[in-house]
Order: sequence, then C-alpha cells, then structure tokens
Amino acid sequence: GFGKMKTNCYWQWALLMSLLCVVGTQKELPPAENVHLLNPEEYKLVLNLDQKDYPSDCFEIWESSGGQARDGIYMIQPTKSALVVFCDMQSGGWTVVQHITVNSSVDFDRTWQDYKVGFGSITSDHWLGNEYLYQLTNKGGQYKLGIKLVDKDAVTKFGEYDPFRVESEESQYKIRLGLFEGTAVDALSQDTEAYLHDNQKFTTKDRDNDNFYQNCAKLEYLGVPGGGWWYDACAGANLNRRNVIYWQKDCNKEHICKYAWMMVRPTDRVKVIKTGSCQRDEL
Ligand SMILES: [Ca+2]
Repeated sequence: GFGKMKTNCYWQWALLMSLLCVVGTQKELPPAENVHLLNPEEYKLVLNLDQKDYPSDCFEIWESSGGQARDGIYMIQPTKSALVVFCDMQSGGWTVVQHITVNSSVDFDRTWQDYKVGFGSITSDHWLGNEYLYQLTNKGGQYKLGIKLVDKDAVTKFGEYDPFRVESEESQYKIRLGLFEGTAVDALSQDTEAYLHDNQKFTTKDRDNDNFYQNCAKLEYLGVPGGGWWYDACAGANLNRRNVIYWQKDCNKEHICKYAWMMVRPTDRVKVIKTGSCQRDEL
C-alpha cells in the first residue's frame, strides 16, 4: 500500500544522497599516492590542487612564481608518484622530506614499509618516504640535502650536502652525500665520532642493514628506540629518534634541540660566464 511506497522513496532518496556525498568527497581528495600524510580537514589546504600538470618539486613552483610562492602544502610529481609535500618557500623553494619535534607525538619507531611510503602529518612531524626520496633525487639533475636544526633557545643552524642522492629499494635506499657546507658541524660524512653515515644503507626495526652486531634501529635511549636511519654501528647523527634529536656537536643529550628539518632542492645551476667571445663553464 501507500506505506510501502513511501519507504521505497525514502531509500531511493537516501541512496542518491549518499552517492552524492561519495562523489563530493572524492572530488576533494588530492590524487596523491601519499594522501595518508594529510588529515581530511587539510585537503582544502593544498595550494595547487587545480593545476593540470603538477610541478616536479617545490623549487619549480618557487622559481616560476619569481620567489613569491608562499610556504604550505603543494602537489608535486617528481616522476611516477604524485605527492603532497610541505614546501619551505621562504628559504628558496625547498621540498621538506622530514620534520621532527623533540618528544613528538608521532611514532618514529616504524617498519621498513612505513619508512618506504612515509608517515606522520605533512603539516607537522613526518617522514616523506624513502621511495619518494629515491624518485626525487634520481629524476635527472642533481639534488642537495638541507638540514635545519633549532635548539631550545631558538638558535638555528643549517647544513647542506651537495650533491645528495638516495638509491633504490634494491640498494636498500643507500644514501650518497657530497660536500658539506653550513653553520652546523657535519655529522653524516665526517667520522668525528667514528660513525660514517655516507654510503650506508637504510635500517629499520624489521630490516637490519647496519654494521652493528645488533639492530641499531632497536637500540633504546630512555626506553625509546632509534627509529629508521642510515646507520653505521650505530650513529653520529640521527634525526629520527623521537626523544633526542641527535646531530653530534650541535644537538645531543647535553644540548637539546627542539626541531629538525630535512629538505631537498636542485643543486644551484652551473653559471656560464661570458668573457668576450670565449665562453666557459665555471665549475
Ligand atoms: Ca646489525
């Protein structure tokens, strides 16, 4: 009778509404492979979602904006994967690949798979992902790695490794570092503590590639394991230990650092100097 028809109509209406909802939500969802690093309420914060072809990194956005682009969340596509990343535009178009706050609520004691595809939150503490570090630094053109350390008195130190490359998963995401420059003391390629991180494979609690008889990622300090890193046997620097940001001379148990960032940017281009009719590359 009449009652039954009314029920049918209601269910048709409910189905239609829920379909509309699904379509509506899908439209907002950024088409990024690492969308798990964004909270749903942050979808609307992606600054270039409407762009047709995504830029390959933050530097490209910064450059094409004439240095005017603002800090924030952007879509990039280095090679295969479209990604959401945080761009540090004020320092010249850096793509942030790691950020940690001391005693972070984000757990950095993670598996190989987590370190591969990234974890945490783009707007706060996170690891972008070894696979994406690989894609960024192997797409052609040299990259450099930037390190930014802020201590408890808000004193900021910088460091740069130029060039910087992370090898493929087959090579266990081995790190390759060039010359160091900066206000911080080199803690990855200099063996002042007898630990050398350059050319080391990545180690996580479930994959031991380090040079220690145990797994460095599992070694605890005050009950907190080290997390994934390019360990030697074990570390002269480790920015993924949640309770102590460690950078040899600059950040340690005695000298507490509050924040660290790791970021990448293309190497400054070779300048071509014209001297009369003669052209030469300045290396
Ligand atoms: Ca080991």
